[in-house]
Amino acid sequence: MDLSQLSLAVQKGSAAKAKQMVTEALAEKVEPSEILNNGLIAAMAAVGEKFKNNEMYVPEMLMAAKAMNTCMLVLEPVLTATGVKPIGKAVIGTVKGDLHDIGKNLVRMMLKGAGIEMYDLGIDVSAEAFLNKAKEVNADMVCLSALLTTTMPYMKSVVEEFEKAGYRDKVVFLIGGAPVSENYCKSIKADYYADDAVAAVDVAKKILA
Ligand code: B1M
Repeated sequence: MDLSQLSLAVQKGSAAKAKQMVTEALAEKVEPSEILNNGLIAAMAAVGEKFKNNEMYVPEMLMAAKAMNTCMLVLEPVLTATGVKPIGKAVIGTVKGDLHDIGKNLVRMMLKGAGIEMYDLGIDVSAEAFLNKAKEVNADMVCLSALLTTTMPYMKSVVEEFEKAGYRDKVVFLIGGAPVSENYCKSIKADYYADDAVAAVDVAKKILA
């Protein structure tokens, strides 16, 4: 399977074609991580580049994202397959003002696959909603995603909301997303930063093991 063709189908927003290609690749025993990295994530990187260069606009970017999410639904059962007993509970969401969910969904799937019970609050999530859900399910970990330099500062508001509520020491904060860094994580007094979904699993296993 030529994964560059899959990448092109996603970039063009051809959801049905891309979905079929993922199904075929899995049937051909192509590694899910290869499908993800060389087909799907590569497509989003190309879309981002084209958007930056004004070769693509928001509606096309949205179509590509929909195609990507359709493909991820096919990959989800493979990525989340786990026979292990849950090792902990985590709440995850993309912070307020931010509508990007592909990376967050990927992190959720991989953490679920690692045996963590996941509660996904979706996109545009307020600090209050994170706190309420963490309390409700007695979460061990709160996972924050942000893709915009303008929404990243809201992560600090979430940590502060937990501090104000006297709940900060009950959870561990794991944060990530393209503009986020280790230094930023330290600066807002979150606990861990992960560069990608695989690193998020490594961190989570270390914390919850
Ligand atoms: Co937007 N967008 N977007 N976008 N978009 C970016 C992020 C951008 C970099 C594009 C660019 O300019 N090159 C740019 C941000 C610039 C900046 O802030 N510096 C941008 C912009 C500007 C915007 C709008 C403002 C555009 C506009 O309206 N003029 C707008 C904002 C809307 C909003 O959120 N309020 C907007 C809108 C959109 C769409 C809705 C059209 C769509 C999102 C649809 C969706 O998600 N359902 C979209 C898309 C698709 C992108 C790009 C092209 C792709 C993002 C993506 O899914 N990547 C993106 C360019 C890019 O990233 N190259 C771009 C693939 C995904 C697997 O990677 O999300 O980085 P990522 O996740 C990774 C890691 O970051 C990490 O692990 C993941 C997996 O490895 N990670 C975590 C993520 N969360 C984590 C959490 C963790 C740990 C790791 O722990 C909890």
